[in-house]
Amino acid sequence: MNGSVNNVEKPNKYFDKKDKADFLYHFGFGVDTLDIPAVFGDTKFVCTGGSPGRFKLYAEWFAKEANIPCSENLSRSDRFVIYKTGPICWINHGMGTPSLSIMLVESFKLMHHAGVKNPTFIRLGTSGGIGVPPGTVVVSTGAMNAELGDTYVQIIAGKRIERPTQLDSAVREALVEVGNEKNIPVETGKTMCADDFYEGQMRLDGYFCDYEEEDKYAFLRKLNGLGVKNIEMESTCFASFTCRAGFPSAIVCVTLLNRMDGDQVQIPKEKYIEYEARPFHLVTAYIRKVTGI
Ligand code: R2B
Ligand code: URA
Repeated sequence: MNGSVNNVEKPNKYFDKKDKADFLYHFGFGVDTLDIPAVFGDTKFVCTGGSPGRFKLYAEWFAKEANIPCSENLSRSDRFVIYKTGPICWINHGMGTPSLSIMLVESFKLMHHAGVKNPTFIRLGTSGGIGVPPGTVVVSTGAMNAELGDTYVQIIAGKRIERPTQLDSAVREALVEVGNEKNIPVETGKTMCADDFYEGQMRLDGYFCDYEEEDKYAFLRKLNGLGVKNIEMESTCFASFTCRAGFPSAIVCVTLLNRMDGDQVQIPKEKYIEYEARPFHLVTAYIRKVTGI
């Protein structure tokens, strides 16, 4: 079910020709080299986020908590890792929309080849907060691009294409409810997707900086006024691709710092580990609630 999505597109007519054995290049396997329906056919959730190490850990934690086996890394390339724990796939997506877009397209093809009908995609990530304390888990209500529009901008054949960015309201509300039940500090709000970590997020600690400190604060205040609670680097692409495919999706990012207080991500290791685990605890509690695992 995906109540809030209304512009679903069919899969590409060219890739699924009977005579073509599709190869998922960045996953390192294809329909000819792996029995995709046998391995992925029962998938219900695809959990994704930037770091390969974190996603291996999340998969292992989930397997341990739910007392089910964790697969080996199913990826046959060194670009992405793929773990499976029962009906949940854990796939990292790297940093930024170009890397994420590759991972999503190959994941959608993977689900298609596996015969999976309506998987839910959830991004579990990190972000910089705006006006919220570090450690807050932001469940996004929408994704805003670097020009502050609610779209994902793609350049195709030399043309600028803007597509809507939509996330599933039912999944979001259920996640917030679980967060409240579990006493996880959860907020909802818009997420700004920047195209880089430094200038694109108006940091003062990059190598380059041709704006002033007051410009940074004016920008952050402007974002705050538009309802933005956090900044990361993948939300527009994630929200656009999942809604084009018709898959329910949610974005759950912990804030590592309050950008109103600084730019450097420099928090004690134990705090970092605690914060990074929060999206995992929230999302897995939700998944276990809806699947009964
Ligand atoms: C959040 O953290 C990463 C940058 O440090 C990026 O992938 C993102 O969206
Ligand atoms: N990830 C980002 O993209 N920005 C931050 O400030 C922290 C994490």
